[in-house]
Amino acid sequence: MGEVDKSTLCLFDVDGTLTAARQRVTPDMDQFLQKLRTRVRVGVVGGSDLSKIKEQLGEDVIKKMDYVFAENGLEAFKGGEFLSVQSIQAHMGEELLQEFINFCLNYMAKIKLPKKRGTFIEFRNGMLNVSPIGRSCSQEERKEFYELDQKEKIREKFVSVLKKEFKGRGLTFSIGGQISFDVFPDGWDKRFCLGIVEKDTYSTIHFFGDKTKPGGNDYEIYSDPRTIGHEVSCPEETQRLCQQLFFS
Ligand code: M1P
Repeated sequence: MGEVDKSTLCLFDVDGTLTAARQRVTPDMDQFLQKLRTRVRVGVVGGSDLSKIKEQLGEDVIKKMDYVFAENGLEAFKGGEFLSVQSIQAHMGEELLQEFINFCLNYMAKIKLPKKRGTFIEFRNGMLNVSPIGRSCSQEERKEFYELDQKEKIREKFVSVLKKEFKGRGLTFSIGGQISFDVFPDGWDKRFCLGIVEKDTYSTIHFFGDKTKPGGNDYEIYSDPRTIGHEVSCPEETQRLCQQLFFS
């Protein structure tokens, strides 16, 4: 078995790249990631918050990866230890935050959907997650919304209204998953984690993600000159690609 290349880091998006959307990692992928750690350093960078990343990759994910970047790296862990956390309210200020939340609630109150559930805005450390159907919907309802959204572009339309309304106010919008979109200060996309790993002077950083097109939440880090970006369409492809790159 070869030695660990400590100058190479592989960063992985979670949903659609290591797992199916919002699902648990398969035992096979879980094992593969540990095997990969015998070759290179491995980190995950998810748009979701830490509790969701733990649900998907396991309670012990922080201990099992070299880096865990939740909320794009706004909450960061390295070598099993807590590193740093950002606060969106401190950054945005209460005035803008409330103006934004009120606008979203008002907009959502006016749209009619086949189903609406609860938790329309989830307040996270470094971002707001806005969901027209509500985050407490069931898996079935999630699927139904996603299919409708693909046809009717509910999230795209919502985001374009917000972009106009809050132009020049320092906010970025990103459609990453199936039922919601993320909102965060400019620059707090997945590239945020690159600023953290910069201190560890890697010579090569690979990034693997599925939402790599403009508007997707992997786009910025995928196209950043500091990374070698890889677009994948499912976890199986991620595994195949890593097998080729690091084990042949
Ligand atoms: O990781 C991608 C996205 O996953 C979830 O999206 P959804 O619930 O809409 O499928 C959210 O956690 C979102 O913040 C995240 O970007």
